[in-house]
Amino acid sequence: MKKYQVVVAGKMRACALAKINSECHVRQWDKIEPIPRNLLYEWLADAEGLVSTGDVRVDDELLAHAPHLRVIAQASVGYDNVDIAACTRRGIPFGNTPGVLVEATADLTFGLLLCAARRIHEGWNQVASGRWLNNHDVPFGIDLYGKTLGIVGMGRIGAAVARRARACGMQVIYHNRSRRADDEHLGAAYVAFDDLLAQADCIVVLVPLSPASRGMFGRAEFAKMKRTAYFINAARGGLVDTQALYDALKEGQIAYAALDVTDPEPLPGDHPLLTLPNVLITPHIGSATHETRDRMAMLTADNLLAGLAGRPLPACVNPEVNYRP
Ligand code: 8YV
Repeated sequence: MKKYQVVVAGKMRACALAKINSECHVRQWDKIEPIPRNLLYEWLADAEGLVSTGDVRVDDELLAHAPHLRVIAQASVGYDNVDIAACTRRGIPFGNTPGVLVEATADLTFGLLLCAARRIHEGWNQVASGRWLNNHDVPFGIDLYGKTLGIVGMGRIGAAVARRARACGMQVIYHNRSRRADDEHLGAAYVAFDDLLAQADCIVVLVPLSPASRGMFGRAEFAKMKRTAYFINAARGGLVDTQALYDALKEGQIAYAALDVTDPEPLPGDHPLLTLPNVLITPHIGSATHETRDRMAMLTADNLLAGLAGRPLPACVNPEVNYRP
């Protein structure tokens, strides 16, 4: 018997939707554009569970329109679109999907670095457009072997990127709010933020977006980097001042940027960043493998169904409200 009223505010993998459908009456918005706010409010009036997405702002106003809500689950590890304190005040647990996307996101992050360093995409463009004339007039990149990788934000994904970098013969330094006890095991040396900016040949950003971290890479930070630096952002576009990044790339303050995330996102087709020759951008595909997105969706379904049944969520961001017998 279907017991619960649930709103799914965006597309969802079929396996997880089937699981939710078997226990819940589901209203789903499965169009490309984000669900209109007024429709979402209308649907939330009797909803007990919400599957949110990164483009839905979950704030006090939304929660005020959802008087029966008992759980929110989202298929992402990041939750910068969510006011967690507002959820906690209302006793609503918020579930995310840490852990299950680590290797896929690390692959993409390191793949961006490798692709930028070796100009793989430029080489393909040359071949595909019939401009492969000889083996000299081809895109030239840099060796990763022997270079220093600076990881800003050494969480689970950062550690997985460090492993890949070490396997390629890179030195790894990192900066975090605090030093990791296992950093020797990771083969990564803890350094101050400014030292990382100055020493790294390649910088990978894997920091969660929060009011404190928004814009942490601006003019001053790019000015501290090597002019040969490669800058990789696979976390959130809002960590970077986009205009400052554009200027740094244009003026040769840094050498190259490879981004899986941008601000704004999606990036409009006429955005100035797209006119630069030293930038590579992918459309936020860090977790976009079939296996990983299925695992994320199933964990989201598990979080949702646990919350609806009054059980602890397997992955909860606000554990203080995670168990309400
Ligand atoms: C995607 C991510 O945003 O988990 C995150 O925080 O950034 C990515 O996995 C998301 O899963 C898109 O649905």
